Amino acid sequence: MFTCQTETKSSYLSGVLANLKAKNSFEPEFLQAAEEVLSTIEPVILKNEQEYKDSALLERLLEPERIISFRVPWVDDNGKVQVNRGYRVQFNGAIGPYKGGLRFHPTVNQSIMKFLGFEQIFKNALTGLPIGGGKGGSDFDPKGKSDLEIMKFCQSFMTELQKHIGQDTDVPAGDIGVGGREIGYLFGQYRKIRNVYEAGVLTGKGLEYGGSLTRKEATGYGLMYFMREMLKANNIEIANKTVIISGSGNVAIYACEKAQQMGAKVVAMSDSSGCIYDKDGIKLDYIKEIKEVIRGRIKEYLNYVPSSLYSENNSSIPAVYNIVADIILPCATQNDINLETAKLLVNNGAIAVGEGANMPCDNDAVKYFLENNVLLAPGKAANAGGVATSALEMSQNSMRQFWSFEEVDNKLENIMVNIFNQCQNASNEYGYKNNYVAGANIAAFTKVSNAMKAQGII
Ligand code: NDP
Ligand code: 2IT
Repeated sequence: MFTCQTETKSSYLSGVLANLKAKNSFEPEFLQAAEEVLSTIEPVILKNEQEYKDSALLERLLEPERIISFRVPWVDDNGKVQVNRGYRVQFNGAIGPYKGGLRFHPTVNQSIMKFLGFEQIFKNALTGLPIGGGKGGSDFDPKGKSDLEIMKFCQSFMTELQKHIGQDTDVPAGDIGVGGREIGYLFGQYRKIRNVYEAGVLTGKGLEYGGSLTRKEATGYGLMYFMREMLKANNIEIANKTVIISGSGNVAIYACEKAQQMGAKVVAMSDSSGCIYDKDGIKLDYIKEIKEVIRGRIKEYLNYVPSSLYSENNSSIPAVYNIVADIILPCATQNDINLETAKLLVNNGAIAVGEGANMPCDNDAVKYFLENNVLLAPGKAANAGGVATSALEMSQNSMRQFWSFEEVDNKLENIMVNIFNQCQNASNEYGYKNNYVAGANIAAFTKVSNAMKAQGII
């Protein structure tokens, strides 16, 4: 699909893909993520096809080491018993303990958990730190729930999850719907049940009990460090560029903050209901107040800045993408940008897209951007700063140390520069010019597959 060849030359690869589709036909998001990776690593496979085939390396890579699915019962504020479904997908532990976030959102299902866990394997490999790939979550909807309901849900969720995790086994963190508040409740329940102060079992913790400075900012800041490197390699400056951001959660807010620090002008942000447009530039303090403090809707920005405009999402193209900008940062959820939206963005003169979210561009959109010379920073590389800083949090927990904001931020910046260089070098080496999607997949696959080969058939 994104290969330099027009057709698949590896019969092993095409056989694996056909089998994967047949076996996982009810998991469209997982198939999408797997297809994107498989379609770009063919030149690596062709170098040593027989060895990959004989060891069934791809078949093993595509099958999670373990999937745990469990019942999460809890009692709501009206005394009614609610039942949700919880998951943890422990996808690949070849280079370290399983590591990846927890997502609480009503759309969560096994396909979404598997796509996120699969992406996480490669993302974590790119960080250069010793972490394997995993993901978890629940179809629980945190919207409109009281603090007490959130706590009771988190406690019930952890009562089961604690059997399967540990600082050297599997280390969850946040994702959509899981931030500092939820991590606190989850950590408290783990500590109570296990009777151990195992700070490294979760990341994204509060600063008072083992968290790391810069973790909150890390994914958004990291995204902008990656964008700066990618644009610099193509002789483009970020300063004075216009930016639109899809989403207004953790990743979106800190991508906005760093983009503004770099001199860019962010004119729009959104949530699942719609978007606000502020032609003078978003006043981020108001967004933080709305989203981090009162947990409100983005529309409330109008109360703070009456001259701004609000558009409701009411067509197949999310409203935020109607706003003309140079740089597009999808930081909300998967498949936010399809081919129709990609065409609009290209038509509006977009020069670069940075995936703060996981898989926000569908495969047709990715292909269209690449064909139209839009620089595309793939999520598994560009948003790796969050998990990388989680690994730095684990290091501080093991060493019983607490690093300064500057120290963690400098490490994060170096990691992101290094990730960009890996993407660029791999894309050049295999003849994919400016195709950082292929570069990220090849660099990460090479590392993970070498680790798997070394550990035998397991
Ligand atoms: P948050 O829960 O903090 O924010 C999510 C944002 O995305 C909200 O603005 C939310 O709007 C919007 N959103 C969620 N689902 C949808 C949907 N179906 N349609 C439209 N908008 C939606 O999550 P994060 O900021 O942590 O995560 C955002 C993305 O970044 C996700 O793809 C996540 O996997 C990825 N990511 C997160 C990392 C992290 O460290 N947190 C690290 C790397 C990637 P609303 O409130 O209306 O639902
Ligand atoms: O998608 C992701 O990389 C995250 N949600 C962060 C995972 C982590 O372990 O910090």
